[in-house]
Amino acid sequence: MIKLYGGVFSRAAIVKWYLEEMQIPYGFVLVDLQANVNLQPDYLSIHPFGKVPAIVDGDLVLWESGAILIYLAQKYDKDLDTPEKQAIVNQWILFGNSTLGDGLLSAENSEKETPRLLGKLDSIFASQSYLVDNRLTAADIAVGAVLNYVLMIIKDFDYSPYPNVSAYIQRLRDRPAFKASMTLK
Ligand SMILES: N[C@@H](CCC(=O)N[C@@H](CS)C(=O)NCC(=O)O)C(=O)O
Repeated sequence: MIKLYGGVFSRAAIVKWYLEEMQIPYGFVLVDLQANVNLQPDYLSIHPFGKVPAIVDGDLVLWESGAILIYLAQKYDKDLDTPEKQAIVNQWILFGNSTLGDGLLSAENSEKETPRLLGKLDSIFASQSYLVDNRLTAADIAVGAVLNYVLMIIKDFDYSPYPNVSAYIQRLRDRPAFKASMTLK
């Protein structure tokens, strides 16, 4: 069974959300970041930089939330049955973990990047409920997690100019797997 290593309120929640969505059996190993357990030799043998999340799946040890999502999607999403379909999902995962997160949260760039990024996402969600194939994929986990995370970091962040993005976030929040992984309680 997959072991997921994570901390309280950490990016491990993103991986947990996908595991729950896909109903993949897993065990959660809580790494106490406050007590620096992530910097102890036992954990550094799993993640050399002492970060969470990481997973162990048989002989595979893997870290970086985006790499883990890509791996899980490749292994468990049976509809991603061509390299091209997988590549499109990967593209969105990398977009979420880099371009989108950096753009919305960067002190220097967010003013310029926010309308550019959210404006385009808003027009995409005007005609579709999810990013790829109109069904939830790992792409939505990565992008949705960032959109949700922004609200946790910037409490008064205003999504109201982007009603389709707001509706998308709500659609994701209504999912039982989201509630089981991404909420603070
Ligand atoms: N890009 C990495 C970020 C990993 C990361 O920074 N994790 C934080 C928790 S959200 C962490 O481990 N912090 C503890 C530390 O840096 O000591 C990913 O998405 O997996």
